[in-house]
Amino acid sequence: MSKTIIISNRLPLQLQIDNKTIKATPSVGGLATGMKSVHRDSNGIWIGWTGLTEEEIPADLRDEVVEATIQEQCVPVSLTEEDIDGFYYGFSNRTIWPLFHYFMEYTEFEKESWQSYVTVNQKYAEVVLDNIEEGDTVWVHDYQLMLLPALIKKERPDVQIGFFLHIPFPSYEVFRTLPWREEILKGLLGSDLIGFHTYDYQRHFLSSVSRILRNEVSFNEITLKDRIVTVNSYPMGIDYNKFSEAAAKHDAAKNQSELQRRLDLHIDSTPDAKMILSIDRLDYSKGIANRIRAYEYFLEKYPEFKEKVRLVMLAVPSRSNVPQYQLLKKEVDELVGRINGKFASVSWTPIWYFYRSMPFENLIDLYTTCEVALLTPIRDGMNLVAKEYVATRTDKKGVLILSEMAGAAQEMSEALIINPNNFEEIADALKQAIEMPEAEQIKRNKFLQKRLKRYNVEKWANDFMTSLRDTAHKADIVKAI
Ligand code: GDG
Repeated sequence: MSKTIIISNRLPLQLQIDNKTIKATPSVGGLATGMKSVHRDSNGIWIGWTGLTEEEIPADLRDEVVEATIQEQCVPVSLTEEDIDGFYYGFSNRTIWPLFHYFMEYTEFEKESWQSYVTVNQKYAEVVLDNIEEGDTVWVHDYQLMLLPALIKKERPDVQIGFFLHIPFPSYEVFRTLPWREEILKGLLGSDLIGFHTYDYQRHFLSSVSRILRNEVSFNEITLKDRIVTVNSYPMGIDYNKFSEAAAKHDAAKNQSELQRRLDLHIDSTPDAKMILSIDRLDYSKGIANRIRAYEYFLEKYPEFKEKVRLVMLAVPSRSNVPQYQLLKKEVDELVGRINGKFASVSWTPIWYFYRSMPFENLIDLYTTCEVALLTPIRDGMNLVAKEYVATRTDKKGVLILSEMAGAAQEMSEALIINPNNFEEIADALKQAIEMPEAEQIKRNKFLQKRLKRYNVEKWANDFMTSLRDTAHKADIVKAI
């Protein structure tokens, strides 16, 4: 029986070494949820890294790791500390991530980390090839594994391969600076179908292929010597019902969350102040430092809102081994301290800042308690937080302010769309959001919710898989001609 093989850098599970035994619990992230139906159907498997390096797993527990992952229909790729340093913290997060998000000044071109990227992609390929059977379909995810499609295709030309990039694909002028640009493009072209969040990323990719590799490129097809590669956009959705149902339940139960406890205790005695929410991984692409500065500008431009608003900012620790992330943490800490010092009164703190990750229930609490969401990435492939915020507004009240640089902005035109570098625009959008009549909030959210509910994460995964199967038919027709 043919199956679907999903491959991503990390497996959708958490491994814990507990009392000399291994415990695997499934993780509940967006990708894991979206792929659930693809993964469970047709006895599919998921290949990826467990999150524990070879050095971290005691020799006598190695078989247990494999067994525990197999129980979740997963197959582990074994990586060393050196692999993670070079491939993950190195090439993936110091070269590709900044370059693809247009942070040229942060981009490092290191031969050693490139070599590690090649080695680790080969390690993934070995595990995939060991597990492929005739008729299987392969879906590779994201920027850490861009060489993998070609490595698989070379050995198994009979297998249909899909690739989805979760981050932006940059314009040709930026992409061309990469010393290994040809290798990356050729790696991706091992796929039969390549998917992006937006049409713009698709266009940038096609332009790079045509100018760097000189292949014949049309609107959404690339002609190779012996095959055609289809390229298309599939904007990723969320598990809409999970978020809206959790919000509805949360309202009913009136859970005592950290946020509400703090309000009830009158630690901050302006409980009626409007809450402005921001949630992101602490990443320079998310525009967190700019957002705080824009908020400062807003309080200066419209001082009548002092004590009437509060910025609730959740920054989730991320890639803290990479120096740029350490610098950003320092910058954000200082900015929050400076602005709170500058504007706070005895009864009001302008920014509530949490540097940690929170359990799902607390996330729902933040989403449902805050009247405004302010998301200002400098660049963002999609931004699922924007979609999740809207999904949790069960009474349809609440205003989303969203950067035009997020892929999500293309589907969410009813939000207040801003340029994250324009403080004037952000300050005015904040005023407009806080003063927006309820009827208008409801009208905007109604449209947004309808769209998000219809194009949810399951639909996204199924659309991609359907297109991937269609490429097999196309290949048969080309062969017949
Ligand atoms: C990449 C691309 C693209 C956040 N904090 C907590 C928490 N989260 C969850 C959110 C959301 C997810 O993490 C973040 O997703 P984003 O899309 O906003 O951002 P990235 O992590 O950068 O994801 C991005 C995405 O891939 C999908 O293709 O949209 O552009 O960069 O689901 O809810 N969850 C919990 N606690 C937290 O503290 N439980």
